[in-house]
Amino acid sequence: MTSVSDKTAYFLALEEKYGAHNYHPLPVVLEKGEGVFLWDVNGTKYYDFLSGYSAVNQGHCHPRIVGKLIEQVQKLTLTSRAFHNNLLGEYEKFITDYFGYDKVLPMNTGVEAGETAIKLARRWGYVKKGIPENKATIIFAEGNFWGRTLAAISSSTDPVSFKGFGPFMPGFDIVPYNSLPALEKKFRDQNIAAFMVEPIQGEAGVLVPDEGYLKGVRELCTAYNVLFIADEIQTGLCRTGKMLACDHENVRPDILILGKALSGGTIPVSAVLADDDIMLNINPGEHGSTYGGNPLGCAVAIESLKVLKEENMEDNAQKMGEILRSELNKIKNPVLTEVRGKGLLNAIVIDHPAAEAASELCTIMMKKGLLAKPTHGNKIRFAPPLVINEEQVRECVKIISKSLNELV
Ligand code: PXG
Repeated sequence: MTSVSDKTAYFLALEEKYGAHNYHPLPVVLEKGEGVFLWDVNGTKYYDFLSGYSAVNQGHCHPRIVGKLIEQVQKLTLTSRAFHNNLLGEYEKFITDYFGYDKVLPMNTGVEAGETAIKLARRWGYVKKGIPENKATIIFAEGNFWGRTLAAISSSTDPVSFKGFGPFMPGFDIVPYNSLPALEKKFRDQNIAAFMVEPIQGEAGVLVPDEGYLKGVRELCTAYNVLFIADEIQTGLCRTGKMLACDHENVRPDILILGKALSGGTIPVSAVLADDDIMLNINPGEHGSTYGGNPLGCAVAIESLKVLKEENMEDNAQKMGEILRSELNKIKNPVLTEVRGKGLLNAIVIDHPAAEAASELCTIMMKKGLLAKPTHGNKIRFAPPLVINEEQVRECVKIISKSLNELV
């Protein structure tokens, strides 16, 4: 019989030999998920404190989402946009009502939604704002992360993302995150079409801006006739304790981009929402995607959004997030220097002489039954599925605390 560790080693070796080496995962091979839990190929159970980078907000294999997926997959999966399908219009009505926009443009991955938003903003800039042809500029915040395409890395300030992949997309500019004066200075240029920003920067290490920042962004965008694009791909869909992170400051972006949990972690579904003034500047043939708006994605997205509301995930994320941060703050360990976040999008900051300490801590936690991943060196994100309950949060904090004690 194959021993437990041999089984894991077998799958690791396959990936090492046949897969591109573009990731460095924890050495755990998962084969099953349910709610807040994951199981590896040896049958070991773990708490998931990453949630597929916030794609699995509704919990792994949510029965309602999976049920809808199975029902639709047996009926019709893809028509392309060459023809109509009976779910696209229903979905478009549902999601625009849900978020209060005139129109939606359906795509698949998050980065495609980002690209779409930028195309929409450039087009709006030319048609509505009167920016001279090819002069539109999109501003991004320092530390932004919105994916891996050439446009996404062209706006990146992280050399690991962009170095060695040039030449880069022109027409992009960078402003410090969380600085309204810096943004206002940029906005004086008449050729700015949009400011694209994460309400909380996820990949940068869960950077929560000062209260009032999003309101200030909204005011500046309105005053200077610049579109406010909110990248809520990671922060949206109840993750931060509100349906959208922008809801914490009651601001409405001009373009809202969603992805990840829009399908509860089942298939890639993303969306760009905007009003007619912006959306109707794109005409047939000018943008799209083979899978965007496919009936399977539409059915799954409707159910994923219903589950968020009907199972009150906003409230649970808010409450469990408060308990999580307050319990983490009680841990007396000099290595743990900061706990931050909103709702269930959180991070801890580790101060330890060893460069690999955060990674080491994740390995210790893994051995104790909790899966998390470092981001940017010394930070570890804690973002469990939003179905986690209080008892589970408390148990997880015990695991984290014990793991910190073992970090030498
Ligand atoms: N916007 C934000 C804020 C994100 O965090 C994207 C856009 C892009 O989504 P897609 O679906 O295209 O990956 C993200 C992605 C990774 C990785 O492995 C991606 C994310 C987080 C961590 C790792 O590329 N977020």
